[in-house]
Amino acid sequence: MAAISSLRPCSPHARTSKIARRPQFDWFARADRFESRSQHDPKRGRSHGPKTIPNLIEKSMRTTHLLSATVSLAVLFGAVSSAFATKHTITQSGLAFSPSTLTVAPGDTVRFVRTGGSHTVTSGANCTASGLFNAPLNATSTSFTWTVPSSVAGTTVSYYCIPHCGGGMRGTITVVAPPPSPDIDGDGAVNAADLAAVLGNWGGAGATDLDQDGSTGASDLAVLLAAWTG
Ligand SMILES: [Ca+2]
Ligand SMILES: [Ca+2]
Ligand SMILES: [Cu+2]
Repeated sequence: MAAISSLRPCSPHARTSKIARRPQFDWFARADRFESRSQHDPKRGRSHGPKTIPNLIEKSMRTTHLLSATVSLAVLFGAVSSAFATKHTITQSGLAFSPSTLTVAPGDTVRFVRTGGSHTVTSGANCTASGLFNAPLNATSTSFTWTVPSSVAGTTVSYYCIPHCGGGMRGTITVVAPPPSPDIDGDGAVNAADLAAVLGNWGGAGATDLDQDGSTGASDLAVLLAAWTG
């Protein structure tokens, strides 16, 4: 929400009060008086004001505001496109992983955090490595983050700790199937036809329920627009 609030337009009043709160920059105030005198001159409009230091500063401040608004928009769109990637944490607790069972989606991250001792996080069932991941959890490597690849969607990934697997230090991560594609009609483009499908099934379930929350609505529209190809 900070991103939205920073989108408000540049207010000249806010700038003035900001300057007023900095009395050590005396020349600012003097230059402002000079600027306001030039404004009263009908031959010299504000936009054609002299190249005084405050004018140049104001110009660069305007640019900065434009830049921050652009950055805020980019952050906003980035947030929309990554809104469904969840960060999970599994903590090593004694000779166990907690939680030992977890359900994730492709694209999510799972961070394994050590609390003490020397362990590993090794993919595989029955204490046999599968090769998907294998990382130490010890004093020098206290955490390991695994980004769930789409290749394991719809499967259960087992993992264990090499030195303590026999004692039951194991866990499973269930990876759900990927959400429906925003390309609802499967023609390779996300465009007006897919938008029509979403609007035509408003409130309904199925392929248009892109975020799989049970019904087709505004959040699915957001998913569609974020994937828009035209
Ligand atoms: Ca399509
Ligand atoms: Ca939905
Ligand atoms: Cu261990």
